[in-house]
Amino acid sequence: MTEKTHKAGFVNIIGKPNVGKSTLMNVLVGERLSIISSKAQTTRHRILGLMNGDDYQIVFSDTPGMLKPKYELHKSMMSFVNLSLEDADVIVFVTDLYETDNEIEEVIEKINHAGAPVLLVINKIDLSKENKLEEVTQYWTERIKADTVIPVSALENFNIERIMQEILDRLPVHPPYYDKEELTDRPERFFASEIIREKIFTNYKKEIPYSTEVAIDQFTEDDKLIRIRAIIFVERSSQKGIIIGDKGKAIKHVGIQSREALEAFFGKQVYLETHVKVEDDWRKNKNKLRKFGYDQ
Ligand code: GDP
Ligand code: K
Ligand code: MG
Repeated sequence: MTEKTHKAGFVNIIGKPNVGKSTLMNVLVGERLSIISSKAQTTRHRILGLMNGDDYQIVFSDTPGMLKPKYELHKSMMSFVNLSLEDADVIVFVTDLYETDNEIEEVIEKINHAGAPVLLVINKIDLSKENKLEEVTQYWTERIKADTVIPVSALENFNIERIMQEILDRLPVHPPYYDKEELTDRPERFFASEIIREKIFTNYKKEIPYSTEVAIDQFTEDDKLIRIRAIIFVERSSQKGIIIGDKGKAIKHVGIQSREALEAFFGKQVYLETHVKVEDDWRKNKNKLRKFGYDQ
């Protein structure tokens, strides 16, 4: 490899909630960096995942789903999406067989004017019925100015190499942006809080996951063990009761699942302590959002 032929660039994954953006980023990067749930708006931040080859570095970013902002947290989430349109070398627009462009016409306008080549990825084709893919392809190609259309299944790892090839074909010649040993730009604490947040998304119903934020109060590591103390913030005391559950059963369950996932992620034994606290209406308050790391 010489510096003159090394390719590097920002590849930004965007699309509506729940189409499989985070699942796709994880299979592309080969690591479980981004949390996944069947609920919309699981991803709140922009998360970078690096894919390093001898002569290339792809900087993927997974983004929150595109939506019309309804409260301050949403505004912050959408600013991550807009930012990711500005610095993209390649845009991967993900949709599935069922989504339409309702509510996101403005963002689609921005994508079409962003200047970066757009790969239109149609995900979840494992669920495809006859003619559905054809119909969906036509629908989206009329709306998005795409370079190419790639039907995939992120869940079943189908046609993922094709995305890789299309990206590499369009990646600019550039030195690496990040250390080539790195996998992500995020600190370990961030992943610890995200993993716990994922378990909250998969264990609780309705408003609870959306009202919850996780902060890591302590993260210490020695040869054998990582000690993590997590504070689970909710918006009201009634929600605190639901998180804890009858005789503490619910929080215990989340704790066990989180610890197992943390151990798998860090490849080390984890001791996890969780506390639940009320932070009134944190989603609507700019200062509180800043405290939780939503600075945009
Ligand atoms: P995001 O909101 O766009 O980041 O979507 P997620 O990655 O969180 O996935 C949303 C849901 O779709 C989860 O339940 C995933 O397991 C599911 N999913 C993702 N990709 C596929 C796929 O290729 N096929 C099927 N059947 N489900 C998928
Ligand atoms: K989701
Ligand atoms: Mg996501």
